[in-house]
Amino acid sequence: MGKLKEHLSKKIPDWRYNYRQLLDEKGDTVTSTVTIDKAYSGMKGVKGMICDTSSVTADAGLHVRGKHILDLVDLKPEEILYLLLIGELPDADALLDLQHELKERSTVPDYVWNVLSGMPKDSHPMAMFNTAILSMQKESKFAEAYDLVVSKGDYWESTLEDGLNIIAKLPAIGAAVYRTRFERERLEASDSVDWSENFLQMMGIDYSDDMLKMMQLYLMLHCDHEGGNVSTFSALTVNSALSDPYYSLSAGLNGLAGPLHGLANQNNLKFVLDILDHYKGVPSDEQLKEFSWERLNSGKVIPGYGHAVLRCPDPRFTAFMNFGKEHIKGSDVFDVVSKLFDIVPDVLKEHGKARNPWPNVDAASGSLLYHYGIKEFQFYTVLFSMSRSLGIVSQMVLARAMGMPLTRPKSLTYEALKEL
Ligand code: HAX
Repeated sequence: MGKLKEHLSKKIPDWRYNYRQLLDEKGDTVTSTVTIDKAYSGMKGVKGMICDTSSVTADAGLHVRGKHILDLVDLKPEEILYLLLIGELPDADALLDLQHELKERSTVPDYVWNVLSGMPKDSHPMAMFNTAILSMQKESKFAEAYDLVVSKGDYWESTLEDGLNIIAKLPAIGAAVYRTRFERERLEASDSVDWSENFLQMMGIDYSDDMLKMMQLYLMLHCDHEGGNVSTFSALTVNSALSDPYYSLSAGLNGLAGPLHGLANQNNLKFVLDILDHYKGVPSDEQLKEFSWERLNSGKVIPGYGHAVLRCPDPRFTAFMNFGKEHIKGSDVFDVVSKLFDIVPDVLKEHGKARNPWPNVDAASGSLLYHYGIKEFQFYTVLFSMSRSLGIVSQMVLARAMGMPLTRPKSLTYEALKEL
């Protein structure tokens, strides 16, 4: 048994006890009032689910297990996975143990490569990535355990097994999607036990220490954003039917492929490139304002701005900007991204629709990838997906450990609402 699982199995009994006690003592306490208005607005603000891995506050953004994301930016994705699952950071031994465990689980079945190469050449990289995950469903240890009538209290173990097996393979799958989709030969696994470095090597990119740091930052920053975002919520709902992690993660990541969610990072970079193309270089503030208004007036959103929960600049955006200011000089793309931060919030305020005029994580991430040579922006949401898988898997493991039941909110018809 790996140190992560050993540590987790020691924690679970206490968490179960606390959860039962809370239900006994405070089960009737009201968390939210649901109005017709909320029923028609995507249930925003309805506090009807549990997430212990992370929380998001409107004025400060993401906290992973109570720690603010800006205090975690030097961590590797593997450390974040440990933190998400256990609530504590790994020591050096536990980190190395986890890295080796992932390495041991990283071989991707050959049929996945056939599935990828058999897809149409112009498939979206997200369709390829999610299909690759789904195609491995027959490997599920959870589905196998369920058929053997394993006790409900043990479901978390095979969920963790599947989760680690999937996470371990994501660098190879992500890199293969990149190379297959953009017409390069797939590369075999590298020797590195570092999840991010392994990925860069299989991407076939000549990387510097700075680029490795950027990739580690990218793959940790998108890890989790509490439970109600579209990708996580979808994955958890599917998983609550005891569909295994392959089905559930793939389902959730299909939601991440939407332009109001993770696809905003590719759309933001395209927006920036369109600006540079239109003005043949970095435009003036006035021109940027004009370009933003033209986009709004054409009925489109400004990708990378606004948020359903946040009411401040996203600290994940701040983390990317801090990295960019330190490491990137002379990049028109990064300059436009910085300038947009000065211009767009005021434009959105004047426009008067968006409740949050500030940038989210997707307003800066693409400019860093572009600077380091990953210019195929259709690929960016795959990177987001690799990172978000850490949080989704963690949340599924905890949901099974706590024996969370089937998710099944009640819907009402228009007629029924009118009668209320
Ligand atoms: N540009 C233009 N209009 C915007 C806007 C933006 N960036 N953000 C919000 N609005 C508009 C909405 O479209 C909505 O208009 P309608 O009333 O005409 O429908 C109105 O403002 C109210 O929306 P809201 O309540 O402020 O925002 P929501 O909670 O409904 O939606 C979104 C939040 C993130 C989806 C929204 O701000 C948006 O579309 N942003 C642009 C796309 C984007 O950056 N998505 C990524 C978000 C972060 C994330 O999940 N990453 O994966």
